Amino acid sequence: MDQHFFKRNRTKLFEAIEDKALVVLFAGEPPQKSADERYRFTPNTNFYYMTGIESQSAVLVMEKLGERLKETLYIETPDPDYEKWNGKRLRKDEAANASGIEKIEYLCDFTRKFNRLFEDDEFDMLYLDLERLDWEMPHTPAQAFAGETSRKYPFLRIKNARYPIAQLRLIKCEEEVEALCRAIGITGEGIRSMMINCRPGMMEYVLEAHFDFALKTAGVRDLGFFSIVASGQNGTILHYEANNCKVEEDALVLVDVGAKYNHYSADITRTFPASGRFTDRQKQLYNIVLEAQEAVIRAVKPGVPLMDLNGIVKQIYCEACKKIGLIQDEADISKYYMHGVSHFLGLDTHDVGGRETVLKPGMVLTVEPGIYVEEEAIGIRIEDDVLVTEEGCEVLSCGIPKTVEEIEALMLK
Ligand SMILES: [Mn+2]
Repeated sequence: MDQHFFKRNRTKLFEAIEDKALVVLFAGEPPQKSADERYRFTPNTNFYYMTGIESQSAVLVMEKLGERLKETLYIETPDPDYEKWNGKRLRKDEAANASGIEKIEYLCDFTRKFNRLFEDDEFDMLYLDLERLDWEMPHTPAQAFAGETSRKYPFLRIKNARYPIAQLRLIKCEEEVEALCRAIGITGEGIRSMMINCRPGMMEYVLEAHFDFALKTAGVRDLGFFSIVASGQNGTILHYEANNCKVEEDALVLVDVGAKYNHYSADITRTFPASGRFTDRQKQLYNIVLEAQEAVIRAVKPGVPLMDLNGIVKQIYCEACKKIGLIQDEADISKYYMHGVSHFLGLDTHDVGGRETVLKPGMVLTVEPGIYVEEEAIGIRIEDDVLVTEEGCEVLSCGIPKTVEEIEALMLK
């Protein structure tokens, strides 16, 4: 991604907000792990989408007065002592180059310069990314800033920047689709490597290591989310990520994984037999999930509400599962399938865009039905990433073995 992409995003946000409004976005800080150890830093995705800057603590300030857009980026102040131990901080020219923002300042001047914006009493609105996943969640820098600014400038109306930015992020441009395709391609290589190297008796985390090795070999160091490598009954636990059990001889292995490329995340699930060959029962259930998955992919097109897609899965499941005697009553299907079939994908694995969203060209979503039969230790999920086009959709992850025949052919080679 070059600066034009980020510049374009800022221009679009500028057009979407009211006059006399300010936007302040924070990159954030890496959370503390233990003692002086911190978790690896990932910038707030809305901040990254607007700036292309990956450095912690950075702040973007956008000012809208009439047709004039002013933007300032604040970065960490150079500090030779700190940098000798921890590595070089971003410099002004590098920040300007990555973001396309001309005015770069140091964070030590932030509060003084921010305060100066109110000298002429022109601004009356402040947009912040006020994400809150639950009541208990600790304050983010934006929330702390919201509290402080409303005390110091009580006339300021604070608005959530998440909605206008989400409207932009929902539609992916060419560069974003390209980044997603790279993430998906590399994820596919990792999945193939797990299929080829899987042996009964192996620990799940050893299989996971084959995935990680393929990613790093391809130049990817970040994951979109913790890898799920779940064999046998573990495959029926939707967010199993312990990955510390032995893979049994007749087990199915469910892997739900995603590499990140240029901050864009893949999200792919495949399920394969540890031995390389499906049992008849595994094949029977697998093909029901595959049938549902393919039906949803056929249904993805502009104009369809996201929430309608799950009905297709349930309808196919009810009929097929009654036929094979897994359920008697249609209502019982929720015992074996208890999640939605799709979510949007992008800078976040569960990307912006609510369930009511109506599909439009340029949106990217997952299609991931599953069946989880705990009493038989069978967990199956098949997940692809698709791009909505003018006529329907394009499966971006189509090169990764998916049918029983393709998987067995690769594993028994
Ligand atoms: Mn997913």
